[in-house]
Amino acid sequence: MAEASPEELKAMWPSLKAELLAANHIILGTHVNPDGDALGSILAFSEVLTQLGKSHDVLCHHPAPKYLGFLPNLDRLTSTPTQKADLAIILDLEAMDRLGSLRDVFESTAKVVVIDHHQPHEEPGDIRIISTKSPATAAILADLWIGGDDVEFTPDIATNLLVGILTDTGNFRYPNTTPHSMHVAADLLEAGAKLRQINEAVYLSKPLPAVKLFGTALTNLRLAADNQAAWTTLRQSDFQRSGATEEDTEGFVNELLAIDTVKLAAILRESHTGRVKISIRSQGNIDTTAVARQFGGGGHINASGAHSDDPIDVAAEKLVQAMVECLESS
Ligand SMILES: [Mn+2]
Repeated sequence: MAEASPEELKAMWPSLKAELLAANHIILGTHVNPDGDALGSILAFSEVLTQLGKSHDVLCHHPAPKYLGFLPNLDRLTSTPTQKADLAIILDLEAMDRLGSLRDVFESTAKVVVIDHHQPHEEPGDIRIISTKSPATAAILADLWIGGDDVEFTPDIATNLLVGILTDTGNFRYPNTTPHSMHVAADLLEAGAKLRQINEAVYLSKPLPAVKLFGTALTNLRLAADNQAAWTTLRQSDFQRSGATEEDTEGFVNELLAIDTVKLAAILRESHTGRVKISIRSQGNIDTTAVARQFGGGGHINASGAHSDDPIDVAAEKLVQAMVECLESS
C-alpha cells in the first residue's frame, strides 16, 4: 500500500486487528530520540493492545524527553523486551537504523507491521500502513480506530494521540495540517483529550537552564545574505555554563527562522566528543537538504540535519557558504 486515504486506513483496521489477536506476544517500537508523535502513538497503541487483552512490550532505545514526562501510560516504556515476540508493530519510523539498539530485536521478529507518515525511505516491514498526507502517525492511528467498535476512546488514548498531532503540526501551523486532521483533533477533544495539560507540559514548562542556553544562542546569532540566513553556535562550554543539555536545544533553530527577514536558519552544537551536530530549517521552497548534503546529511525540504567532524568554527564557515549558495539557487 503506497498511500492510504482516511477511509482506506479505517478499512485496514479489521485485518490488522486479526494480526494482533493472532499474536502471542507483541513488541511496539518507535524511533530513537522519541518526539511527541512517536511516544503518543506508541502509548496509545499500547492501551489499545491492553483493551484487546494482548501481552506486549512498549520499546524505545531512549527514554522520554522531560517535556513529555506527563504522557499517560509512560511508565510502560522500556528499552528491553520481556520475552520473544511473534509480531512487531513499529510506529513513526522510515528506516530501521532509527530503532537504535533495538533494531535486531525488531528485525528478528517473524512479522513486522510499520505504521508511518514519513516519505518512504527503505520501506521496512511485511505489512505497511502508510499515509504521507497524514500530518502525524497519531493521526493515522485515529483514522484506524475512530468510529469503530473495537477501541474504547479513553481520555488517555485521546490525549496521547492529540499530543502526536499537535507536536507534529506545530499546533496546526505547519503546511502538513489538513482539514481532516483538525476534524480528528476535534474528535479527540470530545473523547476527553486534556488540551490544557498538553499545553502546560509541552509549551509552558521550559527548564531554566534551557532558557539561559537560548540566551547564549541569541548572543551568538549571526546573519548573512541580506539577513536571509541566520545561524548560531553552541559550544560545550556554553552547555556547561548554563547547565543545559542537548535535549534542551529542541526548537531553538525554529526561533531563528521566526526572525522576519530570515528564510534559512541553522544551529551548530558541539557534542562532548567534539563532533558538531547541525540542524537546518527553511521557509517555503528553500531546500534545506541542499545544505545538509554538503555534510553528508539529509532530511525534508524544510527541515534537515547533518554532522561534521570539523572544529565548530570551520564547520560554521562551510555551513554559511552552503546556506548562501542554497539561497542564491532558490
Ligand atoms: Mn511523526
